[in-house]
Amino acid sequence: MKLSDVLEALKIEPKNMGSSTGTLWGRTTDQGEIISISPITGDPIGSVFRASQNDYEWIMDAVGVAFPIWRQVPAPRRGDIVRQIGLKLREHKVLLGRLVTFEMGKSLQEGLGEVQEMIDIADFAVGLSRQLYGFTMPSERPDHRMYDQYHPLGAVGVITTFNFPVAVWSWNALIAAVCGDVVIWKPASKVPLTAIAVQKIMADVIRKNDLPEGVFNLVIGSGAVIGERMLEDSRIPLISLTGSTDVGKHAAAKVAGRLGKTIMELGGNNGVILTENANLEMAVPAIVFGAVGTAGQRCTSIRRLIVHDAIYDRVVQALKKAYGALKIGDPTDETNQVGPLIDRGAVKDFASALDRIREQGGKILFGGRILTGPGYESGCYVTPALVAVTHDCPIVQEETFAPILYLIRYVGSVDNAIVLHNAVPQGLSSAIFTRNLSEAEIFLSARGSDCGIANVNIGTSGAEIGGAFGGEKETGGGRESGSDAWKAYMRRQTNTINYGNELPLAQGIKFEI
Ligand code: UN1
Repeated sequence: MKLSDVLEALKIEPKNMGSSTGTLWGRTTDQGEIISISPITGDPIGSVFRASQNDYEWIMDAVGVAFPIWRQVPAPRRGDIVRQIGLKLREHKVLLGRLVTFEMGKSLQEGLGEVQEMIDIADFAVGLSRQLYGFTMPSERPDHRMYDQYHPLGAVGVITTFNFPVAVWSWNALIAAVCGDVVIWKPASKVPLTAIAVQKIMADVIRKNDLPEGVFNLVIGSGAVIGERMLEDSRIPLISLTGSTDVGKHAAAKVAGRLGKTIMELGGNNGVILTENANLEMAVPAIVFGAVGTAGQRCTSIRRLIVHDAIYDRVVQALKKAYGALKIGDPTDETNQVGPLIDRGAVKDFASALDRIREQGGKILFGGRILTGPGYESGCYVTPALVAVTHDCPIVQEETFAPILYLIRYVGSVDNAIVLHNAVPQGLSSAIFTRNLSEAEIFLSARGSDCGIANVNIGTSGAEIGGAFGGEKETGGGRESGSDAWKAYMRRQTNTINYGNELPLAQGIKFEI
């Protein structure tokens, strides 16, 4: 299927408006355009007029009207709306998955997988819409009842990045929607067309169900104008942001300045421990997928491999062999396993990280080249790199958003590997490969991995939507997607009801008048 057919079927114009309240689109054309460039070919595939301050205010007016209506819709009925969105996403899975691949450059399988995550979280949210449970608890006073309950919070600002251009929105927006919130989505300016496609797919559901405009909003504009405005806008009680640690620190401080809430999903620097008891037949493919899948551009990509000295040489040989066989090229060709980086800026970061690795005494064992020639004209294709380093190289502390895998040797017990594993500022995802129960349990125990996600005998990426997604330390502490992450999207209220005829005070206090 050609790109032009995909764009037409998804109603993407050559020039698109950058803001929408449900089905109505903003009109601003004087703020400049964002050109969407496919990293596959380096060619432009469409453009978007940036939203203005006026567009933003127009959206916030629609939000102000929509929220009081939406919060009154019973939660299971809100779930039914999300169910319909899930059905629409099923119908459009192939088209949207292809657009993700064209615009972002991940493989077709991964583009489809990303839309599948949207469908899965929609299903999860439908069930959740009947399970927004609070607790009841016994009161210390006679004839009193106590319980807590969760109410809709308000408007949720969802700021997403380029690497999962649609799924991250869905983890936030579809959960927020069943919680009774309305959503303002600011997508990354490198991938605006996929966001517009999602908005148009949902618009049908909004129209058919006579919903107010302003339940699901989109605003594509500059970070300095629109992004900053969202952070300081007290009409948005919760900001959920996925991005780099630097961006997150700035955003968290700004939202905290108005005592707003945040869900921060920031950088990862994910490590895998390979003990001498690892099954390498399982570990090697898992590591290769985790390190080079999505060209190393997942927050959950494997960046550090901490390998027991006894198996280090075997692991290096096996990885070199696997890396040597990787097919790199156009991700719409399903025989290719590694597609392009998002743009030439990312390629520059990849190259300069490799320079710094060399300066710091690291050794490039494989790859690290920028590819040129037929099929690589966009300048965004690289050969994934395998690098031998010691853990004290300063660059190991940083997340480089590219396919660079650090191989780090450890000796002795799993505790030594865990010390190295935890000695970075980030704490998103982690894994251990071992057949030894005690090693696995130590890794999952209080003295084990300090990450939000810790796995045994699988890689660090490809988290399922049913779990809470997020991490500790400089990853930001937020949780989104499954489990009880929904609670962050609601306001909690504790209620005490006196159904008797006396007025006993708590703590046994007597107060006579
Ligand atoms: C991200 O990279 O921001 O774990 C999210 C995974 C995906 C989500 C990654 N389900 O790979």
